[in-house]
Amino acid sequence: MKIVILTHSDCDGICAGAIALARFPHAQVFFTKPASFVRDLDECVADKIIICDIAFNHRDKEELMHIIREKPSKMFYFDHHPLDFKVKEFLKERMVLEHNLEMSASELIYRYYQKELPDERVWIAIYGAIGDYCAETQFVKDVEKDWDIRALYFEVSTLVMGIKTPHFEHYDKKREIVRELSKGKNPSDVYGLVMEAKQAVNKEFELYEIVKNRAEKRGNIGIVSDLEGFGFRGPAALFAATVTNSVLGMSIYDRTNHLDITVRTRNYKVDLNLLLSETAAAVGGNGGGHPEAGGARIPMGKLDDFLDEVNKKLDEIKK
Ligand SMILES: [Mn+2]
Repeated sequence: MKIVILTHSDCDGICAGAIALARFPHAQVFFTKPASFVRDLDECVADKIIICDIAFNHRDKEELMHIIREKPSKMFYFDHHPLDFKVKEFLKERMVLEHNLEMSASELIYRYYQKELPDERVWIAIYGAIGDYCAETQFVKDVEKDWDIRALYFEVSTLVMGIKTPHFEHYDKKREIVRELSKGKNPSDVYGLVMEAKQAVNKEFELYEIVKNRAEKRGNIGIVSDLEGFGFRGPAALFAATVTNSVLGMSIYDRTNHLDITVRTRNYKVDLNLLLSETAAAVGGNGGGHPEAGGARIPMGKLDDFLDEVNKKLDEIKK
């Protein structure tokens, strides 16, 4: 039987993929992302397809449903990104769907296959959960009591930071991590990953210094524009908020025909997914993500309008 695992290439996706591979060691692992998910799924030929940690663009939903209708493969979908009601109902009828906004994809898939896996594989679920800021669930809290939490955090940091460097950017290198984790190894066992993580940490502290010098405050928002390199957008956005003492931080990149904006908040009462989907749409762009980490694509020339919209909403929330 041919089994394909289709997963996201961030920490949670790698861990969810590793749990799937631990359960089905002969499966093939491929990485995908929201922008190419529909095409990648379409090209996927297998008896069983396990999809982990992938959101899809809402404008692709009709095409996605069409592809799923035509596909003879048995499908499993483990995800925690917002899903519209109609699509969720459709997916439920045609595949095994484990969807929950409250927990990481790694936790969802681990709990699904738990009985068929060695007990120690729960570490991978914990790494994915912490890596995706989803460690507040009862399940994670319970598991954390069973292990030395400091050692687990060392491993998470090794994975989260290590995959930020160009050396581990390539999908083949990430596949190697998935394979090692699935066999019961830890991130720090992956050759070179600890060293790369250290490099990434150094770069992040350098980034903080740069953001400190360049960030500007616009109302409730700290912004930093066109930083060199594209890999540290989340921390850049967060530091922009920190150094300007703002609720929200944005890291803005000029992508020729639109602006690509990464957003983080220091106030967890703000739901970035909701805020960004509304404000981006108001200026003809699109946005969203998770409650505490999001992004937006805005047409050129609309930045001031967008910042005004976001500031207006933040003022309302503050009241
Ligand atoms: Mn995730």
